[in-house]
Amino acid sequence: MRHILHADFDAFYAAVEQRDNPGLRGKPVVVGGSPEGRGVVASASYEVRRFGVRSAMPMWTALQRCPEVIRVPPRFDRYGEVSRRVMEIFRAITPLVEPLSLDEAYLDVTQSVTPERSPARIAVELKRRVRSELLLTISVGVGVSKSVAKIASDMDKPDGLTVVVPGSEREFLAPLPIESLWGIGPKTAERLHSQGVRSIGDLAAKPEDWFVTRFGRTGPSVRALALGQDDRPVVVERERKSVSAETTLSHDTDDPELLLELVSRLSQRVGSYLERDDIQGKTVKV
Ligand code: DCP
Ligand code: MG
Ligand code: MG
Repeated sequence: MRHILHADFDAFYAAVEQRDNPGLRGKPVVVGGSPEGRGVVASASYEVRRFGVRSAMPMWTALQRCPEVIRVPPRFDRYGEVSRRVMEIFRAITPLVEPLSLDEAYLDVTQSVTPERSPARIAVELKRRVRSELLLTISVGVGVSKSVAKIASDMDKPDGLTVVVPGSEREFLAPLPIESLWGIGPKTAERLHSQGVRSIGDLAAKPEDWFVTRFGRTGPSVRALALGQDDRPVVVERERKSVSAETTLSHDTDDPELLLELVSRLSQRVGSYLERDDIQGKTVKV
């Protein structure tokens, strides 16, 4: 049996800005581009979430929902630096750390567990270290699998700690909405809702062949996740699968000349990344 922690910063970009600028603490802060430039909210402080402001929302919608919102432009270098430091703290607990993004990672702590040091104890230590060394809060989920640990870390945000006791996975998952499961996006969720399947428990109650009919090849793995079964290991080094570049225009356009120019500029950027790392690709997507 494995013991896995999933740790994720609370309101990452916004929290870093609030930490670095005490004037922003306790205030409705969003990090993102300007409303005039069609910016979107990258991160919303918990104070502004009460107004219904969320990540990926257009900045002007955020302004409408909370006129007193304070917008801060992103400082990606700063977030990268904080991310490197938190990963170091994670690696001081266990070498088995798999970062998922700048602000979150899986930790396999199986080897660190002793009768005196339970996985929950390790999670408490981890939260304490991040708080004292970085002055930031993380939420942590503890479970025997990646999928359960990740869902658990989201249950009690901010500054949360949710422990799923081994053997209680099905019980833990049953009341949760199907959208919490990896691989169930908004479209699939809507389709399943119309068939009366809303909770993971509803899903888990379906027979094996139902999954194959609904999901095809991925049916068995969706079923396994719904039943709380997931034996994917924590992978320290992941092979990079793609290289990309992107941009956002200030106005919608279908001008072929402009688009061609853009594709050319972005592909040059991708080309320079490939050259820098001396790697090649075999599939190109626009
Ligand atoms: N991010 C982004 N655009 C999104 C989602 C996220 O730029 N649509 C960036 C900003 C976030 C960071 O990634 O701060 C981490 O993403 P999370 O989903 O973990 O969101 P937060 O950490 O902001 O909030 P939460 O407390 O819900 O984890
Ligand atoms: Mg986060
Ligand atoms: Mg995250």
